[in-house]
Amino acid sequence: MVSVIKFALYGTLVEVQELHVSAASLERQQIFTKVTSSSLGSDRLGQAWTDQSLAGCGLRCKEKYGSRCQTFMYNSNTGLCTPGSFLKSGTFGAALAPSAAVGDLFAPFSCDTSDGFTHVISGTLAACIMASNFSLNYPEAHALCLHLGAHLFVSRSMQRFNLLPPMIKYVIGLTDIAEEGKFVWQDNGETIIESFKTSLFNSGEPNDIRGEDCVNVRVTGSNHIANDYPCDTFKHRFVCERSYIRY
Ligand SMILES: [Ca+2]
Ligand SMILES: [Ca+2]
Repeated sequence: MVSVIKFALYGTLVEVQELHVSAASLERQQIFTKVTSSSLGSDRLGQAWTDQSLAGCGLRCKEKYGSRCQTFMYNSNTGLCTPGSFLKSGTFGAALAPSAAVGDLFAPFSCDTSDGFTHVISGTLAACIMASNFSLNYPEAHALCLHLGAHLFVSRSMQRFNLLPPMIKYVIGLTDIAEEGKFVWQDNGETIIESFKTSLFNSGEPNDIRGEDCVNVRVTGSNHIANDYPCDTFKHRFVCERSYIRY
């Protein structure tokens, strides 16, 4: 069953389709798979509960949290089910990490396209993204991606920007809001590598000339050019990205 949810976000009407799936179809589609990497985790969305099956845990996580449920932990011995947000790499603080108590971490093995996201491939790279056709300022775009269980697109290589539609300027998940001059990726808070920062930004950028803490990138074939700009006053198109595991 597909229902359309409309909500107003900072005055912009956003339409989101949410797919309601049965436990049986979850089993059939094998929507979630076990994450075996020890360097991946996710933030906890809320209280754990007890569930009879892995599929039931995934289903109730989707029921309770909609698109925000992107991962979950399931302990097959105790039935403990803990809802989680999108996958992150690095260190997690209060994140879900596989353990004897909470069980294994599960995440989507493919792109859930029920609410406007698309599976995109470029060479050996793949991602689950939603590229907007309208513009928002940074706080609005950031909030909308989070609402959809996603984050603003991040790319630690020039090649990965080729996953985005070309010749369009997008705001990405990279800011120096917390500390001037220190640009960090929004998916895990890592600081951008200096050599990549140098090649990504246009010459003379980032310059913070008008109090500029957000970053847009114009995707232009092999030469993607970034600029820092004022987060609140400028509006750009944006790309939300969700957890995606590729076999
Ligand atoms: Ca700045
Ligand atoms: Ca600038």
